[in-house]
Amino acid sequence: MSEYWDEKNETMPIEERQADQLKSLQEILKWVYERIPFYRNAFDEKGLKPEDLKSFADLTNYPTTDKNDLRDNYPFGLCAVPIEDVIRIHASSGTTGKPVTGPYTPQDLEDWTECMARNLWAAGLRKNDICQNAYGYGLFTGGLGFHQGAVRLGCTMVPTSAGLTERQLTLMRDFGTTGLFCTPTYALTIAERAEKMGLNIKTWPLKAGVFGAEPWSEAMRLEIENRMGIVAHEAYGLTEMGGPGVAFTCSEHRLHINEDHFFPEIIDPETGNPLPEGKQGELVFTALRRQAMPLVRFRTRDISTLKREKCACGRTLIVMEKITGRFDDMLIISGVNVFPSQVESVIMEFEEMEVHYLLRVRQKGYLSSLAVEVEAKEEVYGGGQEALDNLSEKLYKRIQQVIGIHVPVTIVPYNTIARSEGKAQRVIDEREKK
Ligand code: DLL
Repeated sequence: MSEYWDEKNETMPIEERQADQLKSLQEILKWVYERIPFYRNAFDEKGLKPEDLKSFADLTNYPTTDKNDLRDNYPFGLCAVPIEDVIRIHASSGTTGKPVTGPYTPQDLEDWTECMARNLWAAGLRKNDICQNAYGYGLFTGGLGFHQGAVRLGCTMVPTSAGLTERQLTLMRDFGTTGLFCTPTYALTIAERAEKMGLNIKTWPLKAGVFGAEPWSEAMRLEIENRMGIVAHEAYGLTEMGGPGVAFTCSEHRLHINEDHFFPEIIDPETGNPLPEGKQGELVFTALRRQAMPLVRFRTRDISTLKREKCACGRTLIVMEKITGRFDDMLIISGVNVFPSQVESVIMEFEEMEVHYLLRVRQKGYLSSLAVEVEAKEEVYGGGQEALDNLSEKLYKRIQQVIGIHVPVTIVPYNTIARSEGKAQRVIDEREKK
């Protein structure tokens, strides 16, 4: 059996792929120019026609799209087809109030399904696997996106949706689930509950997980693998690009972008200027094949790096580095840029700690300050105040050493911090309240 779901598109020689991408870019610019007034006006303002794109470098002349454009054109202003040609609409709540809409034509759903099939196949899942899908079903793209991909592979689907953790475990054991889909923080919640219930998932048939929808460190991946006895794979995507299926991990744990569907760029988030491969910046995508809502140069706010490198898995699809966070989540503390994922990485260096933590941002005069609350393992917490004081002092020093700022650490009792069933909320911003 092939290692690839779609060998031709996953392993195509780079020159051939780039020729296809250029053609798709030209077609999609024409598609949006002719059908969406927002893009026609934006291109006209810059004196650009779709046919002015002759090379990849020319793409940087075209305007970017961001969340505000989606909000201003809510709900269907950026839709390129009449609504009767749309057969599904997903949405994400967004942070700005109005939801982000994601409409699909039949062809869009077909392409999405294929992208997800690649993801799940690369995770080693096959027709004889029993897949439990604990992403939320509904408007969120995680539920149905994974569902469709697994059905395409012919897997046995168990659509549990998120939550009801004890029932997840009962079904997992009774059905002999081999593949689990959910957010990484929910995977940890499930692992922890199993331990509490005296269930040893490691002895169960579960062998693979496909996790995503929120940033998670490499250390957290290893933690999940250890606690569940599985291989943890990843999915990356966003509602604006149709949901998960934008990038997926291979056997080498490299995140490959489905480049035949999504054209990636990295830009400087401040200036908007393009950055070369290998430099970290903001990920930008142009949807190459979507019909209903193909966004051009959509600014994701996600931080990553693109790498064109030969991967041992044989795929020629470009590699993106694990997302370290979103620019929107970046905190500026005493003039230092801090991402929650950096604090997570330090916490995970300590065996005594759980990966359950909360960052509180407060106002101190004109400056923002940060404090961390983190759970210690149950047996550690029971070890007495002196030991806890020593531990918080060690963690405090390590954060100072690695990140360069003073962050008071409070060790809280086990199970004080709310467990996540979907995307975990790590930061509580208390500044507005002052
Ligand atoms: O989270 C789609 C998805 C569902 C992806 C299931 C993977 C698995 P949204 O709700 O629109 O869509 O949120 C998109 O989530 O811009 C990232 O900031 C973040 N995100 C998604 N996948 C990852 C990942 C879905 N693997 C936003 N690593 C994106 C880090 C991720 N962040």
